[in-house]
Amino acid sequence: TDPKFMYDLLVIGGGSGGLAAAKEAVNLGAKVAVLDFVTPSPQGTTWGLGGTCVNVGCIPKKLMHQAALLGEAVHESTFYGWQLPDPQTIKHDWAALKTAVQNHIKSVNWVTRVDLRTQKVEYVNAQGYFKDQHTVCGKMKNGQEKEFTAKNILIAVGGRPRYPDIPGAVEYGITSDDIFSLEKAPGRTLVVGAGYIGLECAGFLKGLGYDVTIMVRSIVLRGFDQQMANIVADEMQRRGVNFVYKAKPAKIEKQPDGSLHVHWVDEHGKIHEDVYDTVLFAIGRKALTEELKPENINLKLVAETGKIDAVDEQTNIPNVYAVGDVLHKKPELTPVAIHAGRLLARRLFGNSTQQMDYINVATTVFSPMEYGCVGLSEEAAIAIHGEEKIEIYHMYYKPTEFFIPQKDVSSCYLKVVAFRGGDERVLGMHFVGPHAGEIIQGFSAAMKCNLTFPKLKETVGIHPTVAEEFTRVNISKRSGLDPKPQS
Ligand code: FAD
Ligand code: NA7
Repeated sequence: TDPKFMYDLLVIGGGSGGLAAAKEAVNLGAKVAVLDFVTPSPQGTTWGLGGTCVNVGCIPKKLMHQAALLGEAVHESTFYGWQLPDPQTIKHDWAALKTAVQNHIKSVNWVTRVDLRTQKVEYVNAQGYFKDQHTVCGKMKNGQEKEFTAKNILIAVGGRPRYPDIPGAVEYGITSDDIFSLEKAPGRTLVVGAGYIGLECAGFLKGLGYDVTIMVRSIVLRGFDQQMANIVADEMQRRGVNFVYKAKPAKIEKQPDGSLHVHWVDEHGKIHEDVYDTVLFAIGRKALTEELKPENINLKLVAETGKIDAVDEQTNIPNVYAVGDVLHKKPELTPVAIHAGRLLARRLFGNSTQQMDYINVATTVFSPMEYGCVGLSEEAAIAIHGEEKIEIYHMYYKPTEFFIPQKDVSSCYLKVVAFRGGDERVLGMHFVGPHAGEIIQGFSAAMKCNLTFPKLKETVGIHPTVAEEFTRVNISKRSGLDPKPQS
């Protein structure tokens, strides 16, 4: 340890990336402190240590998605002989779910804290900002400030949901920061925004029995393969989610009975009005970089987004690094933040030279019918390599377990994007269907090992699974043959 500084590494932000880096650094012998602080949401929601994923992201989202899937399974089970009292009387208890989810989160907060203590990572509940490039001021809840000096500083502050600039949005709207701990059942809900968070929230709310409308400004799931995105949206529509396209909210007013009166504008500029119990904004997230007082160290931010355009996780200040959601144009995913944080710690304290590979990171949209993907979308592959060089293989399939309850198979579709010539390297894999996340994970490992289309075809499937459908795909879009199953 450099005697000039209190720590070898000071981490600002105790979320996925920050904690992973801190623990790895300590394991490599560094002296480390983590500052973590949660500013309450405009609705007053706050939470404990661990960051977005644990408290208001992946974990509560997956649990509520699971609650919705179970509801679906309960109804299907009657087709398999389960005798239910009267399927019509089956109701969901929001408060029970909310409590179960929050209890799990609290237990994770506790384990995280104990883990840091045993690993000798110093944790301080304070909001950090830069004083100079080796000094961070930590502002505690009681307003007191404490200075921390460190040789290296890691910014891992993540982001928070944005609100639109319309009357009533901040006062009456909620975001993903509030939904998972909402005291009262959400009721009739308007979800504004059709990114993955909007679709996932709308999906589980519909699955739990609420009336849900999604207001889409332009397209669904910008950045994802658009054919797959539309399959996901169409499936949600079939399940009863209302989609309003090319529309934006203009004003929200609270009515005497507590309901929310929403004025919204369609693509022709016409104003419409509707009443909801809950309005949830999922219009993107804002990096928490301004609060760091970046001007004090001349830390460069990307003007439009406030994010950090780091090179190999290093900012323009040589001893100041960044990982996770604050990074410009990097996937905003927990495992990405964790991996980058760990590798950075190894480079700083473990003589490693290994860099984070942000390419071909798999991801899944946990919509009612999940969408998992890895690598290039069809449109990105064509834009990069040209239509002539790309072959798109696709097929619809029928999961075995869908037959008995006669579930709709119209969204069970998959696609492989590959080079047309040479070794026919696989560039992208896309899957809509049950357990898409579980299925895509293994294929992403195969792609990491340079999977080619012939190798995929040589792979023997596991029958009867939905994952095996990837080994059966044979029809190219170019051939014009019908990708629907023939049986
Ligand atoms: P965070 O986990 O956000 O941690 C940052 C921490 O720093 C927070 O605790 C914050 O309060 C704190 N902080 C901020 N500023 C300061 C400061 N100045 N001083 C001290 N502390 C500060 N990813 C997936 O991989 N899979 C999913 O299924 C998934 N689902 C998601 C669902 C939702 C609803 C949301 C919102 C996100 C989801 N994500 C998912 C994304 C994932 O949560 C993030 O990519 C991940 O948490 C980013 O980690 P991070 O370390 O960059 O930041
Ligand atoms: P995303 O993926 O950025 O999606 C935001 C969605 O909200 C998207 O459909 C936007 O439409 C829409 N949007 C954005 N601004 C507005 C306003 N002002 N009014 C109405 N609709 C709007 O955000 P998420 O919250 O789903 O995800 C957060 C991050 O996690 C995201 O950045 C991912 O990378 C990971 P658009 O397509 O821009 O017309």
